[in-house]
Amino acid sequence: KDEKLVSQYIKENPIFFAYVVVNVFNSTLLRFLTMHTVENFLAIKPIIADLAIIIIFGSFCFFFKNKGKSRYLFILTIIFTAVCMINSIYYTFYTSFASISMLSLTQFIAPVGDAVVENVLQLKDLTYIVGPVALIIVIFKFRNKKDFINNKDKQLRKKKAINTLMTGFGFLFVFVITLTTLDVSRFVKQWNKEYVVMRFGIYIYQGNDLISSLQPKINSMFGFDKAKKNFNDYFNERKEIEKYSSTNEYTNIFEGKNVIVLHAESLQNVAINRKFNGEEVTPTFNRIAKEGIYFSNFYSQVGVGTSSDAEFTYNTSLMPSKSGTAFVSYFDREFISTPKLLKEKGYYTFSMHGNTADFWNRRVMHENLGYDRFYSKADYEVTKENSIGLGISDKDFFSQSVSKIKEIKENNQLYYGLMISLTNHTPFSDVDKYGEFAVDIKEEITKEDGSVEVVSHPYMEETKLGNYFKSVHYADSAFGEFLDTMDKEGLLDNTVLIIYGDHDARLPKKEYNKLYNYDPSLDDIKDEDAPDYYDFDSYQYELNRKVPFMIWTKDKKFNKEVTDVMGMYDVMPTIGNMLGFSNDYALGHDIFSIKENNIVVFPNGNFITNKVYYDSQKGEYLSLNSNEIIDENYISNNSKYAEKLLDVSNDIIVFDLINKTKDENLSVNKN
Ligand code: GP9
Ligand code: MN
Repeated sequence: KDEKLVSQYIKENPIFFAYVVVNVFNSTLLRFLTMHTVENFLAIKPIIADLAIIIIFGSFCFFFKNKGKSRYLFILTIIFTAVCMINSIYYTFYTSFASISMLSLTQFIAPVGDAVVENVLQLKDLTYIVGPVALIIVIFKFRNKKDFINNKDKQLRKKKAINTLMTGFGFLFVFVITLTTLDVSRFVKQWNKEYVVMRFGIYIYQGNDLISSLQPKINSMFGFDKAKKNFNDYFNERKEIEKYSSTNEYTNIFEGKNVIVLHAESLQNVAINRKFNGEEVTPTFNRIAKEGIYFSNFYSQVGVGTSSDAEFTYNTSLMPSKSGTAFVSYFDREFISTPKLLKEKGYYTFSMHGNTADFWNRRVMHENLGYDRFYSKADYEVTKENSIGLGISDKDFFSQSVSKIKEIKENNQLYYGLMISLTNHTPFSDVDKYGEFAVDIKEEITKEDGSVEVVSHPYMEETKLGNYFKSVHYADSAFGEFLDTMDKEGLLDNTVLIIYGDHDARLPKKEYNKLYNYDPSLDDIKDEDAPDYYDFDSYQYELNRKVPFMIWTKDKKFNKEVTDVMGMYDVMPTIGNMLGFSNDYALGHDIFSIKENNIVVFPNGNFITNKVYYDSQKGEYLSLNSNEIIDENYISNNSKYAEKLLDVSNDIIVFDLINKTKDENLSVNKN
């Protein structure tokens, strides 16, 4: 019966039906011609999503009569087809989907513009035109048919419009209830464009892109003057109040040295100097920490932008943006960054990462931040065999990178390179590929007859945190191998090594409870009343999110540990002092000047000093030195400081204040 209804509907509404078919076809064709994965070929969700959008938009055609209706559907089809075609061309060029926000980057249009004429416009990109052509044919064929006569009845048309609209919403409902939390989170974050298109279809992708491209524009439309004033006041006041010495024993110690930076994915301090059955989880990092300068009380300050936020703060000494992410939403703003300042000192700057260049919009942002060259997935040989988790394994990434660095060395006097690792990424489930590393507790039991038996208590085996340690152990050995090859090639001479964990492993609290409160004899967590029970509360969880930061050279052994609290935004001022550059608009401090007075602000308004961890949501704090009495003013002054810092940081990003105040500040400096 349903079938009959459908076929009758088609007979009565051939033009509308053709409109739906043509546009679903085009968007499906786009997906098939771009992403060649089985998952994509079998995907039903994007088709339902496309149907919903096409029907909802199309339903308004019934408010028009005859020609108007056909015209409306045809215009929609032209728009939808244009979306498909532009994305098809864009994909050929960038292996990614187009974003309206990119239009503000003229550099984007230029190469595409030239290339379109030469070789980018391929035959496959023209196939979409078949859609509108087919629609025109249908319109002409049925222009005098029953379909049109019926539509003279206004009431009937209204009813049709509403029914069609409801059908569209029906599809939308079916689509929405099949969404997973991962789908939603990727939809919101947006940079993983392929994923979004594969789940949501091209039309929803582009609509979402349109709305979120407008967001930064809207944010920066109001309040510029106030933001500019706050910005100037803030830095003037800071200069007056903060009288930390601009030089110290580390000033310029690394001038003229090459720099290699490791952005260590999800490397959390909890793994450093930890042993299982006498085996170190991270022998390489432990050695580097011991010989170099190890900042053992260091925090990442990321928001929703995780890896990209870590990179952003590391490079600019600014905090992540309050809405969206700096890398995805504010890639067209100007920032003062470490690579840019080193370029002024004659450095060649590069970055390396084995994942696709568009991940976190790095292709665009690395150029903005001043990296001369970004080596990404396309520059590496990536196969199924050499991949773990998200992509190319760290071991393969590093070993393929060495020859590239060698070449860079041959062509450049001085260089600065950032290497972003990948394997140690959540969910740490590719355990088979990490290599052997036991995270149990082995116990030797001497029996009555004198023989010794080894008993294993599972401890962290088969837990998320246990798998994490195995993964970190792999990452450590990959980096260890890298250092060995680099050394053999002479690439560690006259070179400074900087290592930071980009953020914590993002594992739930109960995992740590097992780590700290495991009783092998029970093979369970200790009783809360047990005398040595460690109350791993939400404060401990936050403190435990520390990541390692270390600086090392082959030539000079520092053997130094810095225990003053430090954040990612302090890196730029600290290494700047060592390498001989400075950024007047850094929000962090050189840790060797500010020392015990430092404060680390988190994007949610929490902060930590050597004395307290403050929770801004609860308005409560934990005193870090048990007997110390904290003055209430200390808390309120510091939380005001934190709020102001977050505001100024966000204003710099949203209102592009570095760029917009450049000329004025130059003239002020001259006076
Ligand atoms: C991917 C990587 C991970 O390229 O840098 O990003 P994350 O998920 O950690 O933000
Ligand atoms: Mn990361």
